[in-house]
Amino acid sequence: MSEEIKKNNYSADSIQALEGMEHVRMRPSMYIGDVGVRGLHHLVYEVVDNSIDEAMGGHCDTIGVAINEDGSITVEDNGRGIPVDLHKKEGVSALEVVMTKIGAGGKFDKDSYKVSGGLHGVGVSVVNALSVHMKSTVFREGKIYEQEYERGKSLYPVKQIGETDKRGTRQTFYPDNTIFTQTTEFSYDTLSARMRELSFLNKGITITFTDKREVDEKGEFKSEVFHSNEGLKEYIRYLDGNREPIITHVISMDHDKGEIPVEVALIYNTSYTENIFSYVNNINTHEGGTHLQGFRSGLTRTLKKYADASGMLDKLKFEISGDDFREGLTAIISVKVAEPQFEGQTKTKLGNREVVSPVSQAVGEMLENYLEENPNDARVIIQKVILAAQARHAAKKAREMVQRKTVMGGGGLPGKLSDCSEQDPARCEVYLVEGDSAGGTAKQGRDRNFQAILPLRGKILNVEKAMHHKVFENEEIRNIFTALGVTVGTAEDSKALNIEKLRYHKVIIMCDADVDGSHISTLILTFFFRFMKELIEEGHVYIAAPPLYLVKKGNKKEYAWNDVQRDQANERMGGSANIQRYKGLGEMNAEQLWETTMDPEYRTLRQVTIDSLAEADRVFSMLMGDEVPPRREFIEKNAVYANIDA
Ligand code: 0RA
Repeated sequence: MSEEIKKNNYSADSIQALEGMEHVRMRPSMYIGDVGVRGLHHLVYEVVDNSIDEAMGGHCDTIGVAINEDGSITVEDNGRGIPVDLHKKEGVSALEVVMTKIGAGGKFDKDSYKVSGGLHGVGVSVVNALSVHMKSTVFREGKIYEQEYERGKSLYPVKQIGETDKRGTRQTFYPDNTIFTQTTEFSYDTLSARMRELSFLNKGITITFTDKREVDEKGEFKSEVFHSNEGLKEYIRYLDGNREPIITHVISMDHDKGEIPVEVALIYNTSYTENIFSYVNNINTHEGGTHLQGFRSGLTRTLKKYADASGMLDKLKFEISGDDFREGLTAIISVKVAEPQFEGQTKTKLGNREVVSPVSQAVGEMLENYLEENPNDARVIIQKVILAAQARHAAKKAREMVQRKTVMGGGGLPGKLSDCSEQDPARCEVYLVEGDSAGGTAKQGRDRNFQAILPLRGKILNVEKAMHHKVFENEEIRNIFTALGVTVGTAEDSKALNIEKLRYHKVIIMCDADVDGSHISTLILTFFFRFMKELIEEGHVYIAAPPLYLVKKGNKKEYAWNDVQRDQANERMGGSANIQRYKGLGEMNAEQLWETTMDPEYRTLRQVTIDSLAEADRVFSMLMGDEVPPRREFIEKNAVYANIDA
């Protein structure tokens, strides 16, 4: 090949690479999912993933993550440092290739296959492309190197800026506010929860997380250090900290030798809920997949075999189903797959068939050993399974009652529901309102064309502590089901939801803005979380935000949702305004309720989202469980509303 052609090829390549980076900026959602809050936080995960990879390869043990004073993010590790030598094909440093070429990440290190990335393993160059400014600092072989970028383009070749005895890589980036138009503000809680999760999923690594945007009374930054020696075993204890175990130990295993590294930990508790969290390459696979399938089959097969042999099932008149083995179970499965195939609506369902059998076998072996060595625990588990089977039969009957009533009774809408006239669910809203009196006000204040009102009487059932058939027998809960038009449970799947029948695309919880009100909101949310999770996942659940104050002077009036707004309104009216604090929805008249809380033009609704299912589960079990101190602490910390990332 002549020098001429080679040159042309080279520049053709670099044009393609440029287009790659440009493409990321043109279609960011293709790379990071969305450009909202979630996508913004993905940037951090992407950079941290690279350091986790370095740690998993055994080259580093400490990762620092910081939100800086100016809102940018710094991720630093004590690994080998990204190589800075000339990349022969590209004609620039390896660092520059990693930072500015799409899909270049990690490819030149054949020893370690990239497993931590998986879903968002798109490469740090994507973060670079979506940042107004980024700086890489590499500490390697005694020297410090640096390179900076603007919207993915390098500002100068890698330069040496000093000497050091440190090793590692430091990345600092400022997200581009022309891409992340909604917000570029990082959430402490979201990042902290993810760092905690990562430390459980990758035992032995220390992750420090610091928020430098504010200092506390002592003049110190908010900071946490996450480190787990026991990994998933500790994760289970963390998740189930507010539940009562029925067996003595967390059952766990860690097979990291085989083709497919598998880690599993589980415990049984006194609750009636099944909580299985599954991960592939550190990514929470919300939709499950083949690893979950393997786990379930291993669990059912092994427990069934043990139960059959024990003779404890001899007097049982009906079959035990797979569900029965998972009542009161909290489990985590984490697998590492070299080339994961993600399927499903949110691309969080593992498709690789080859994963089923190794997971099933590993789980079987682990359980067999435990049951053998802990016969008392084994008996307790089987007894729980039998109770679950009996309760399932009772629940099925109760559920069929609800469904029969829905189908009969002329459409079967609950008498307390004031329905709207619009028929298209996409345009309809239903307000679930605390108490009959506030329900009455809402009914007067609403726009009856598209807003329906369902008053709920006082405290609704705490589903966290109730057996399933009690839940379906509860009148308020049956009213919610029938009003929404949704039923739960089919012959194949007792938890399946026919969400396509949903009669209102906005389900709005409206409670008093006080402690009782937030308790009731939490009860309702717990119910949705446990029995209609898809409703939350698909963004149908909202919390209304009634104002806390009415500020009035002469014929001027303003509403305020917090103390700052109250004081500002007062000032605007020249001070000494009359300030009324709303103690509940009941103190507002229909017009005020409409103006502040129901009028789509003016109201603020907070959409309920689930960032991390595991964390949401832990918070719900804590808020609704028996232990009072952690609940009080949480409610105090989250003063105005004890909301779940709403
Ligand atoms: C490939 C090769 C080498 C280091 C890395 C990747 C590396 C990448 C990242 C990303 C964040 N932190 C990192 N640390 C290291 C170097 C191989 C060698 O030195 O032999």
